Amino acid sequence: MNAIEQIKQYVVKGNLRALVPLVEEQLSQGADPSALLQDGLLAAMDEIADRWVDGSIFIPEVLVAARCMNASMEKIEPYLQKEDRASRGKIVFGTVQGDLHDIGKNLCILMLKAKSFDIVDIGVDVTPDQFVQAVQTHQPDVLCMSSLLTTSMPNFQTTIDALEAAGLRKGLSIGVGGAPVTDAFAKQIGADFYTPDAVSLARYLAAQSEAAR
Ligand code: B12
Repeated sequence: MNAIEQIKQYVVKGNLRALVPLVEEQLSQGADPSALLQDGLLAAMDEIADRWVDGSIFIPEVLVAARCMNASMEKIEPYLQKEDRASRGKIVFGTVQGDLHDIGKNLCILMLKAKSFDIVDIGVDVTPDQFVQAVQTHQPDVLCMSSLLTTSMPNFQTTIDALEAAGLRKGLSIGVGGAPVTDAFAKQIGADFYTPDAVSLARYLAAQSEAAR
């Protein structure tokens, strides 16, 4: 079994102790961090999702796999090729109220940092008021919100409404995403953009910031 396949298996099995040293070893030996992410970690998460749906694993196993993902992403971050340039802008990023999923948000943040954006990560289960406060405090160019649950998706709208009521909507570009989100949904709730994944998000915002210069 090659190292990437081994990394995938360690995530699926939730073997954090073996996983992190292997990720570190691979990175220090010059392995491609994007390949570790795509073919190791994300492939493992796909398998976890399938196994959860077919009932062969339960929430505790998914939680352990999530811990493996986040710990590995932390190790990969310093190795992702960073552009040698000034900041492209400031982004506040959070998961909406009611939703605790953070792997997708963390992956988006990883890719955005590699594209030289300054990120303020405000975490998960963020209430509309907390989004408003974060925008007031940090004055970002972009606000990104994530939701993986259909039940928490209405909180995109609630948050956008709260920002409007606080007089903070004008001049702020708002992006929404997460597995159940679509372009049509983003338009319907008055968000400015949607992209399906972390790579397309980083590319989209980098292009927007170039166009604004
Ligand atoms: C891991 C996981 C968990 C973990 C989360 C751990 C963690 N730290 O994140 C745990 C075990 C805690 C969990 C709990 C629950 N989960 Co869950 N979970 C998943 C699972 C298996 C994987 C999600 C994931 O990390 N994917 C990998 C990442 C990389 O992908 P992603 O999140 O989609 O993000 C990418 C894009 O969407 C995009 N993106 C994300 N955010 C943003 C933001 C912007 C602005 C943009 C542009 C793009 C973008 O870029 C990302 C990177 O490419 C999914 C299954 C699935 N198919 O998605 C279920 C899933 C999301 N969970 C589900 C459910 C039902 C739950 C629970 C309600 C279960 C329960 N009965 O308790 C709870 C809810 C807890 C809560 N209040 O949030 C359902 C949701 C169904 C629905 N339609 O709402 C799913 C789809 C499983 C299923 N098929 O039933 N879960």
